[in-house]
Amino acid sequence: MAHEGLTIEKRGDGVAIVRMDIPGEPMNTLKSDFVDTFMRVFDSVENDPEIKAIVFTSGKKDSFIAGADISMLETVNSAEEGERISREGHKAMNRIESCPKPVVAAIHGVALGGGLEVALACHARVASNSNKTKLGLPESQLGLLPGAGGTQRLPRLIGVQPALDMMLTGKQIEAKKALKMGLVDDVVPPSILLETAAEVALSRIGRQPKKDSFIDQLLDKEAVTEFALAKNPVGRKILFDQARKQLHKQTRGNYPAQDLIIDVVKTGLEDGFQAGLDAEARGFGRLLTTPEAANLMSIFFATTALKKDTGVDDTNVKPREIHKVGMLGAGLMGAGIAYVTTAVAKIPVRLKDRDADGVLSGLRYVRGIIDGRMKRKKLSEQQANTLMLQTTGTTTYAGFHDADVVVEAVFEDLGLKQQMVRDIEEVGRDDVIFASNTSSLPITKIAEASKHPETVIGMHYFSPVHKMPLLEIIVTDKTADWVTATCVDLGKRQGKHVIVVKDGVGFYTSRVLAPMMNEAAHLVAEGVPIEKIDSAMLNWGFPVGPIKLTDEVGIDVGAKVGKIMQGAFGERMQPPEGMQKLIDDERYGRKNGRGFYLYGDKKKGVDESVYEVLGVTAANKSVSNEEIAWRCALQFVNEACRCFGEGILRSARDGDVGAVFGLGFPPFRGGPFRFVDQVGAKEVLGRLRELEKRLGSRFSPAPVLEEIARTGQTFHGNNAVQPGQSRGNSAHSAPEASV
Ligand code: 3H9
Repeated sequence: MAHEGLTIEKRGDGVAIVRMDIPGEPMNTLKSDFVDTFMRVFDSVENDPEIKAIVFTSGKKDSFIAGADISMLETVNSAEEGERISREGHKAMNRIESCPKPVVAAIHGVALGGGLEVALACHARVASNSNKTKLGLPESQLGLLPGAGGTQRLPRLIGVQPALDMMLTGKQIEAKKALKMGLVDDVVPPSILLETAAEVALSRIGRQPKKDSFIDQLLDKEAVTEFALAKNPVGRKILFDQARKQLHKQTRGNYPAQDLIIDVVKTGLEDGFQAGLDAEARGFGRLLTTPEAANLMSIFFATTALKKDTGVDDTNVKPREIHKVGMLGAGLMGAGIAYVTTAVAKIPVRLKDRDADGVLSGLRYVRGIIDGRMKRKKLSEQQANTLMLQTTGTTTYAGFHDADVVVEAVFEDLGLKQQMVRDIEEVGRDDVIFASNTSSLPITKIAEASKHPETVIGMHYFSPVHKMPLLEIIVTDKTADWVTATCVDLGKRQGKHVIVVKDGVGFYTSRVLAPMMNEAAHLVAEGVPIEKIDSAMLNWGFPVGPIKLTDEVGIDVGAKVGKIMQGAFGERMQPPEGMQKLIDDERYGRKNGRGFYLYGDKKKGVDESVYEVLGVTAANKSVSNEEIAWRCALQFVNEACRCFGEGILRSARDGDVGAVFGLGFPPFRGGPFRFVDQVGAKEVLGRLRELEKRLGSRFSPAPVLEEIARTGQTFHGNNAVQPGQSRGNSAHSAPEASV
């Protein structure tokens, strides 16, 4: 029997396998018509006397259900409509739960959002032990809350604290851990998943939770002792107050979904399951129309689209296969790249450094990450040892002759990098790709040393490589498309979101970050207290304040990059006077324990002596938090717009992804281009003009902003402006920066 996307297979033992398999879709999602389908199917299995128990599973090879269809949610434009969708979801889930015959979910692959909510509504859950099986309620990452009963069923099943943790972070839980948490009832190999689920279903005949007494039934379970505790008003207050305090430390009130999740769970505990569902539906509707949800959903679509982007416009160009990667430099970056290449991309690496100590410390770094995963039980000892064998060390070029790609991560010295290009061309294959992990040197300059400049490219990773999700690939005018496509493919296999940008000083990411950090330095020079600047930017949504970040990156490094930027872009990147005094005072930041902040055993906080070094005599209290935030953020956004106008970026989408995943631009603002679209180009332009008048030409608006403010175009959407067409007079010269 078949309904749209759901089939019923009746077996001889009285078990019906209800299989979800939406035709023509890569994954099952819950679409607008899913409720009707679910209702019909469950009516039909309930009324069929031959069916005694039901197993609900997926017909997709490696996924269960990926949640509600986000494209459908994106089109909702009223809170009422959102609330209606959630209430419909409740209807479907209640239908499953109230089925008098046992319903057991057999889960293989992702069960996320509405997908997990379907499983939670079933009477028991069996999961496969595959590493593809992941369970989670990631709605908050989309600016939403679980809207199909998840906020009520999850806390009752696994306890309030772990449920809040899952919902507030959106984390995905592997099967083994899910079993420990009580989220699933059994974990078995995929080959016996259906059979086990069928056995569980048959064993449950006659002991069904009665309709309408869900909470009482669950309260009898050991797993919910904590829930029972949470019924005590004092315990409950502590629990929720703590959760909210913890949350605000991280979100600073910028993520309304997380706040509402806490409210809705609390309502369910205080006023009962149905009141909880009502609050959930209202909250879901409310959140669905917030700008935060729109922006966070846009990030989902941007990253999904990037997964399919080869990095070049010619769709005929395919990436070449990579069997081996050569890595030059075994420092933190080199070793980090070696790790993601072997452990994530599953490609062996030959790791070279100048001397044995260098190689050893690189290998130790890789081992450290692997050991960490072993401790967290993500790898067995044997898997860890096998993985370690995939990175071999050397102090010579032995073993580089058959590398398909060589990535260099040595000192930022142009001569050294050019020498490496020559060395690799000497020892390597004719078509070996030479990729530089430089964060500041023009790739065009490095390529000048090459006999095959079409094989030279930039692969700019972020530190720590195994944690940072972005890879910025830099192409010169000469880089061949197959080289770009091959490196993009490598980056994706390493688990990265990959954007491709044109060569130019600072590429995209370093170029947009520099003026924001420079603006923060201007504010310090004006006497604005350092903690006030950092706090204003944390409140705006950045994960680290710009002054703290300067300390982390290194004040000396910042000064060096600043000089390069100023050389290329002139006045607008000029640092305030006095910054050199910090270097003269040997303040290099966290690395030598002397910077804007105190380090070591000393008390944390700002090192007040820094003001004296800078010649700042009195605190300037006249600059508001709002002005700090606008000044710093606009420097970032305006420079991003220049990159767009000059064609450094291929699209606004790439600019948003690069800013969010590489630089911590607040995800709920969607990236600099979504930000402009949302605030309005006219408003952004107006603010820049006002600041330009007051503070000088570093706030001169990017030509593309003037253009779209005039034409009414946007960066995204149907009336979007195209990249690379608004150089105006702001274009920097070819990447000639001297370093
Ligand atoms: C929710 O559930 C609300 C409920 O609580 C309330 C209901 C009332 N929607 O990423 P991939 C598509 S909110 C639409 O390349 P991967 C994706 O676009 C939802 N499309 O694969 C792509 O399509 P195409 C909560 C979706 O293996 C294809 O599937 N759920 C959805 O790298 C392959 O995707 C989430 O937030 C969706 N929900 O990653 C999960 N999911 O090829 C969102 C997938 O045509 N999804 N697609 O472009 C993900 O995080 C990843 O897609 C996933 C797979 C981890 C599942």
